Amino acid sequence: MGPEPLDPQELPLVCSVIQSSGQLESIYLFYLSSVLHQLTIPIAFILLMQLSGAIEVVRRDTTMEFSKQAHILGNALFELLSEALGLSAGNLEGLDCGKGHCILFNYYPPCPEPELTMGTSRHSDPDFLTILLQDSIGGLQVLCQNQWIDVPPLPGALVVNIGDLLQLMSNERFKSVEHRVLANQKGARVSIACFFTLHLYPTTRTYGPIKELLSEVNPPLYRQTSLQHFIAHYDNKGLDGNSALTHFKLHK
Ligand SMILES: O=C(O)CCC(=O)C(=O)O
Repeated sequence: MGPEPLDPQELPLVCSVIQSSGQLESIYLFYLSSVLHQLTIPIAFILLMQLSGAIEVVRRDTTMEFSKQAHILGNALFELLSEALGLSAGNLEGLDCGKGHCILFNYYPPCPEPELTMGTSRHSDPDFLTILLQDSIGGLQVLCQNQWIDVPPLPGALVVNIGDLLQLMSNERFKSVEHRVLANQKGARVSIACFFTLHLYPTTRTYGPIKELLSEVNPPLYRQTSLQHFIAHYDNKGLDGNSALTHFKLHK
C-alpha cells in the first residue's frame, strides 16, 4: 500500500524538479502538492534514474519532509530579512515571498575532463531566496568582488542565497549572489536547491521596489514586473553570464 495522500492544505505550494547535469540528459519533473498522491510519472522517472545508477532513490516522504522544513526555515528567514530592511517582521511574508517553493535535485556525474566544462554556469537565481543543501564533494563557488570564492561543504550546513527578486524588491539593499558549480573528476555530486518563488502558480501579484524603502534620495531602481514576465525573460536570456535584472532597471 502506498503512503496516505497528502492534504494540500497542510503543505506549502511546492513542486519538485530533478535535474541531471553534465553528460546525462536533463530531466525535469514538476508536480504540485495537491496532486502528489497521483504521482506516477515522476516516481517512474526517479526509479529510472535509480536503475540507471544515476541517482539513489529520493523518497517522496523524505522530499516532503525536507520541503516542509525548508518552508519553515524560509519563512523565518523572510522575517529576519524584513527586519533587516527596517520593515515589520511580516512584510516579506505578506508579499507572498514564502508562499511557494520549488525543489530542484541537481546531479553532477564525475567528469573526465573538468577543465573543459562547467557543472552549472554562472548565474543568480530568479527567485526571492534559495536554500541549498550540498553533499561533501564541493565545487560551488560565489562571485565576490570579481573573484570566484569556494563555498566548501560543511556537514549539517545549508547555503542561503538571495535571489534576483529580493534584489529588485529591496531596491538593491540586498544583492542576489552570482554562483556557479565546477565540474569535477572526484565523483558524482548531488545538491538540493529549494527556490522560494511563485512563478509556477497562478498569481496576479506584481513585484517592484517596496514602497516603504523608497524616498527622494532612494528612488526606485527597477520597474514593476509580474513573476511570469520576469521568469520568461530569464529563461529566454539563458545562463549567458548577464543578470536578468538589467532588463528591469529603470535607468540603464
Ligand atoms: O549545485 C549547486 O550547488 C548549485 C545549483 C544551482 O546553482 C542551481 O540549482 O541554481
